[in-house]
Amino acid sequence: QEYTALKLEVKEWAAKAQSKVDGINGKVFFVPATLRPETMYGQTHCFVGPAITYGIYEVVKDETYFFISERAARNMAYQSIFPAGWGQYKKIASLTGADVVGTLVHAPLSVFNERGGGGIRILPMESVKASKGTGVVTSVPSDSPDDYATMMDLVKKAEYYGIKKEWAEVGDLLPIIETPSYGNLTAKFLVEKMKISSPKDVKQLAEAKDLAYKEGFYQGKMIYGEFAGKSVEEAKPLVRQQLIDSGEAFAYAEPEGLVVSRSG
Ligand code: ZZB
Repeated sequence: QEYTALKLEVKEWAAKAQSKVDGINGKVFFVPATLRPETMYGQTHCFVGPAITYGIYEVVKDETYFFISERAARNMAYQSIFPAGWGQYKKIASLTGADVVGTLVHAPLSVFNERGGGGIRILPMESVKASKGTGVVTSVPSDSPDDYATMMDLVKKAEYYGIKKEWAEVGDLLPIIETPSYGNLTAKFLVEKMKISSPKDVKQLAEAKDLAYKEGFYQGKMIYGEFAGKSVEEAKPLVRQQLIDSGEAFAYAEPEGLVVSRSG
């Protein structure tokens, strides 16, 4: 699986995380892995698994650090992503997802940074898998049914999740991609049409995701951003390359076999 790993710079740590990051000089980035770089304009949140243990790993001392799962750090160490030697990586802090909920990060290309006072919030998502990607997931509720269902649940049960309601509530979603069957907010359309009422409706969400991927890729047309007017198929590699060229993203490959053997 070839992902685009995106760099979301921390602007303000959540109170619970502060004591654990006190000694760090330089920039820390949350690094979600995505298959949909062309949707990055619509990132509203970034999700972590509250019970997952993450690390902050050194990329360049006193300059750059990544917040990712241990498993992702190990994989990255074999892809020349850390300048240290082959297979080498250095963890400088250990935190749970719950520790970082509420942290404000700047998401490349997202229009929601402005609405959120310079960034988007890190929020909890129960279905984040530690065994996939980086364990960090960027949320695009306009185009990802899982993200839409999770966001609605976070708004509805903010107190239960221990978050501020206004962190989850972001106002009108941004239409990015138009498709003939599902309009310009594919995820919202599918979640409502399939009567998905909770992030726990996993079977229906898997089906909705499948439909959203296929329709978006084969029929989708960009209606926002620099590549508006182009098909999703054309725009996807262009947005990806733009993010890589600007230093806001990098390629991250996941060895398929390892994903299967380490999950569960
Ligand atoms: C932004 C995005 C926008 C995504 C979208 C999807 C969609 P897949 O589809 O199962 O092969 N993801 C990444 N890592 C994890 C994880 N550890 N746990 C749970 N979810 C994860 O996996 C790739 C997608 O699953 C990624 O692409 C990420 O969400 C999520 F509009 O990033 B995506 C129709 C989907 N649309």
